[in-house]
Amino acid sequence: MTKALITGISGQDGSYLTEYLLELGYDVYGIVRRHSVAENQSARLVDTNHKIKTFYGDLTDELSLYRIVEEVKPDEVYNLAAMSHVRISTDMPAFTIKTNSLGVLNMLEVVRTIVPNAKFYQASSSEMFGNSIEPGGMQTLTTPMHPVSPYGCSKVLAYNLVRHYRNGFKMHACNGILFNHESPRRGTNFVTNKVVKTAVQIKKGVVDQLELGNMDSCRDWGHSYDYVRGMHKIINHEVPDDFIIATGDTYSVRDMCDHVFARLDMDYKDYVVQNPKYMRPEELKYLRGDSSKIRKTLGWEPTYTFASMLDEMIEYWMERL
Ligand code: F7E
Repeated sequence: MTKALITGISGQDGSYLTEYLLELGYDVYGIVRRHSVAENQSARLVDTNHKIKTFYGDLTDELSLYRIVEEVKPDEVYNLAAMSHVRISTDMPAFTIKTNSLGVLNMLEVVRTIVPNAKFYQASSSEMFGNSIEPGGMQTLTTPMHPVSPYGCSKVLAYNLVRHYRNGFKMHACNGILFNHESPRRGTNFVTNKVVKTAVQIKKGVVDQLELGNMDSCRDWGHSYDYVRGMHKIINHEVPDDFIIATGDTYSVRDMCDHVFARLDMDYKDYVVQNPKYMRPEELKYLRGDSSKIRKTLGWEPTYTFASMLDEMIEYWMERL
């Protein structure tokens, strides 16, 4: 059986990827960080925990990575662990860079030393582009990377390390440059799940307003379920390479609020207030990804639309709250 090792297995993407790889018959191993509330470590893995093996470890702790990779000897490594919140990366810039850049270097070195023929997937991000936009209004694989956050900077370094290990050491190392991707499992401090959860709380009379930052920024939002399938296609392409995964559609935070509140028979203008606390020192204003390469080369297509993804999230919170 093919053995996959997933860093960040307890996150949104890690949990969807685990389910998908188990369906495909993989042996799945994962690295989790110790959490003071033990239940939070595996909250997204309740249905799969008995079918996988997890280890305590951290990308910044090379010894833990050596021990785990030595024991598992994985065929495929999916590096999904990161400090993934862009605004919080401005509060913790050094931690962000240690984890998201040096952590990737640690993982690449450990894989190169112990299982040099293993395939390596790196969770790269559209945040690497910053405010670069091509004349056609999209970001492509050749769009210059001018990141506007410690998070974006950290991901650019990791992206380049992966390319260097591929070219210099002939490793099967690839980057998936993923645009925003959401689901009911998304952390509620990211804007989609924050808006949906709070709108449902307003509908149910639990709270009376929603505080947001910049409502005019635009994002290309897809669904994590679709994007982890793209990760598996990328890592298993015969030639290690870099791909963008995106829907090609863009909406503003305001459009998203409009959709979510309207579905709940409310007008977002009656409930949303701006709080400077949620503003960023430098905002990334507009993302719309060109994913033509993965569609043509690997036959990837999304199954969710912006509306069906948000509707699933609304249904989840309506049932849960
Ligand atoms: O913000 C605006 C905010 O935090 C989206 C991560 O997965 O995708 C994600 O990064 C937009 C931004 O995601 C609030 O200013 C307004 O313009 O949901 P987000 P993100 O920063 O785009 C990329 C691809 C990644 O790689 C990252 O890991 O929404 N916004 N008001 C707000 N955002 C938040 N979080 N909270 C607000 O109250």
